[in-house]
Amino acid sequence: MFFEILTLFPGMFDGVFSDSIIKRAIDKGLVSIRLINFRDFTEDKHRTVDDAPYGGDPGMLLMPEPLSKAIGASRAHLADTSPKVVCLSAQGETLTHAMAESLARERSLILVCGRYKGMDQRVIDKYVDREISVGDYVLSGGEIPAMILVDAITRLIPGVLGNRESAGRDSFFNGLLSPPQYTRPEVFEDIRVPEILLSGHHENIGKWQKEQAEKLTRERRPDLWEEYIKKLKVDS
Ligand code: 4F9
Repeated sequence: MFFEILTLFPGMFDGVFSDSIIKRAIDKGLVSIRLINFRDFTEDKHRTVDDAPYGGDPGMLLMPEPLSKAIGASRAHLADTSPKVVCLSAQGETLTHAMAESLARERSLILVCGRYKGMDQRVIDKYVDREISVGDYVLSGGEIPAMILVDAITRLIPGVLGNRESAGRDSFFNGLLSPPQYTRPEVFEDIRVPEILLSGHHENIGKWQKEQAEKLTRERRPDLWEEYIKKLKVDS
């Protein structure tokens, strides 16, 4: 997967991409990440990227020209992989695991990180295929959401995770939250690991874990629970 990330703050990504699973995916040649500062696509002396919005609202907007030029350059760079352009913004559809799965099937993605009050709508209309939000809260820009998206997608690329950390049993893979989990010691601060997990009876353990996952999801995430029930009914 080729990621090209268009941002005013490329330095924010350094630590996130230079450790752990993303670093390993890059080292294995499964993922390639290029950071592009779209300020480099300005042509005035002050390298201006923002301007006041029409309509008189307070705050500043990203002006269209530097962004459209940067997107054009990335598109040309990735031309043989038909890149999708994704903008990270609070106006986007909320990221789900299913969306990450569908994006992981693309060959390349251009991620545009908004700043200030957002970007000129004409850039979105003309060049952006998909607007994605990572949740209903205001952030200072699209950089952290872009890191979240790269992480969620990279984990799903075949060969990135080893068997031991395989994505197959993660939370959400079956639409449920993960059940509670325990490691050694058997007793920690007077609390015992649930007896069933020590039984060695894999079928009963699986049943218990499923019950726990269902209980947790029902109590905590009625939205996920409703989807899960719907899917059970369709499948049966
Ligand atoms: C982007 C919030 C994606 C949530 C970008 C301010 C944002 C955001 N998900 N908020 N700029």
